[in-house]
Amino acid sequence: MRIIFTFLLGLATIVLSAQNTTKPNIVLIYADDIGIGDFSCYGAIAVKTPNTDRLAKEGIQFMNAHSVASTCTPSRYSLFTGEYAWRRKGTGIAAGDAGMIIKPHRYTLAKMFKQAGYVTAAVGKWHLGLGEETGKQDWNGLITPGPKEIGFDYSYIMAATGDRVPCVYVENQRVVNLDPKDSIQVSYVKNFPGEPTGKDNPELLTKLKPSHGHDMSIVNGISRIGYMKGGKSALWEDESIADSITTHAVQFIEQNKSKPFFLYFGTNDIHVPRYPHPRFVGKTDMGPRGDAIVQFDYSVGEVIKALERCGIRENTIIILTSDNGPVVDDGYQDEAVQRLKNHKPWGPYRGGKYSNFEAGTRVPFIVNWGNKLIPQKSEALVSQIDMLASMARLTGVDISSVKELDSEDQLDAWLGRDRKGREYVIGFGGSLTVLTHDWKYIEPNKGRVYNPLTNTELGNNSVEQLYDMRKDRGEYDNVAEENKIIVGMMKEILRKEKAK
Ligand code: NG6
Ligand code: CA
Repeated sequence: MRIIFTFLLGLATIVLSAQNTTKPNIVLIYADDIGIGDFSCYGAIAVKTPNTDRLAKEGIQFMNAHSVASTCTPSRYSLFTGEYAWRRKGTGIAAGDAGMIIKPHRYTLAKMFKQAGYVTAAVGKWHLGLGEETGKQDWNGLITPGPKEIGFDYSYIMAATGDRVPCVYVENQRVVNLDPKDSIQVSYVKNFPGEPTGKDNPELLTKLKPSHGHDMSIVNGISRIGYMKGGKSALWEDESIADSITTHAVQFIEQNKSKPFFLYFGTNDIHVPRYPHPRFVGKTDMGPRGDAIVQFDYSVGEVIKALERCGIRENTIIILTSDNGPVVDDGYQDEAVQRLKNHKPWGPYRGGKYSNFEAGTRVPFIVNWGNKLIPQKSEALVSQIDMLASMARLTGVDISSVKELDSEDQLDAWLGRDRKGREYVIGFGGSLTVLTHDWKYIEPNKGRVYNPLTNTELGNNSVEQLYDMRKDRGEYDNVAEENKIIVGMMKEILRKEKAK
C-alpha cells in the first residue's frame, strides 16, 4: 500500500514538475529611467538594493543588455510588439492624451502569452497611449482601445507618466475612484479657464517645483505636463504611487497563483516627479532620486515575497530591467544634481536617457528563475527586442507566421546557457546605432550634441562615429576614419535592417 502510495506521489510530482517547467509564470519588472550604475549589484555604493541584488546573485546578471531606445515609449512599443519602434511614425515620447499607439490588430507579447494559455496583466506605467484618437478620449467612461485590446486580461495603469496629466489610475480602462459629478477633462493644447498652473501660481507648488518644463496643471502640489480639470477624488498622490501599483501587482499574483500568468509590472520609479513615500525619505544621502531607487527595490521585494507566500517562487521567472538609461535633472528641483556626489547612474558609459551613447540603452538586466539557473554574470549581447520571440520559444508558441517581427529567439542567452547572445544590437537615441561585441557605430545626425537642461551628451554628430568598445567603452575616441572597413560593415548591417 505504502509503496503504491509513494509511487503515485512520485508520479504526481513528476507530472507536476513537468507542468511547472513548461509553464513557468513570467513577471517582468520594468523600471523607469534606472541606469546601469544605479543598483548595488552593478556597483552603486551610495544606495543599497538588496532585493534586486538577490535576484542578480541567484540568477543571470547581464552586463551588455539593451533597451531598444533611450526613451520610454519606443522602448515599450518594441518590447510589446517585437518590432523596432524606429520603423513606425508616432512612436516617440507620447503625450498623456495620445491615442493608442499599438493598434489592436497587432500581434503582441501579451497575445502570445494568452495563446500559450496564460492569464496576463499590465500594472503600472503604460505610456503607450489609450483610446482611438489623440485628445479625443472620454476619461469618464470606458477608455478603449486599451491594454485589453492588445492582450492584457487585467490592467491597473497610469495612463502615461508621473509628470503627465491625467494624474489618475486606470483600472480595466476606467478611471479609479471617479465621482461622476466631477468629470475629468484633459488638454495638451490649452488650459481650462480659472485652473491654476505652475507657471502662473508658483505659490501653490508645495511639494516640488519644476527646473524646466512641467509648469502646467498642478496636482498634489506638483505641476505637470498638460492641463486637466476635475476628477478630484481620483487624483493620485505621488507618495503612494509605488504602494498602489505594487499592491495591485501582488493582488494579481495572489489571485492567479494556480494558473500560469504573465505580469508586466512597470514601476513609476524612478521617473520624475520623484516623490517617494515618507518611509523611504532619507534612506540615502542622494535625496529623492536615491530614495526612489530604494522604493523601487522595496517593490521588487514585495513581488518576491508574494511569489514565495503563494508557493510559486521556484516556478516563476522574474525579468528585471529598465526602459532607458538614467537622467539626473529631468525637470524638477529635487536636488538630484547637487546630491549625486560620486554616484554614477550611467556606470562607466557615456550619455544617458535621450542619448545615442551607451548609457542611453545599456541597462540593468537580470533574469532569475528561483534556483533553476546557474547564477552568473553574463557578457552576452542581449536586447529587449527579443522578449517576444524568446518567450514564445519558452512557452512553445509558434510565431513563424507573425509578420513585422524583429524579435529573435535568444532564450538560451537569457537563461545563461549561451554566453554570446546576438551578433549585434540596433539601438535608437535619435540616430540608429549598431553595437557588436567589439564595435559601436552611430549614424550621422544633425541633431544637437548636448542638452544643457538635462546635462546629457546626446551622441549626435554630423560625421560617422565608430568606437572600439574593447579599449574605449566610454566612447571618447572616434576611430571611424581609421577603420573604413568596419564602418562599411556596420552600415551594411543597418542597410539590411532598414530594408526588411
Ligand atoms: C520629456 C520630459 C521629461 C520626461 C520625458 C519622458 C520635459 C521638459 N521633459 O519631454 O521630464 O517626462 O519627456 O520620459 O517635459 S520617458 O522616460 O517617459 O521617456
Ligand atoms: Ca523612461
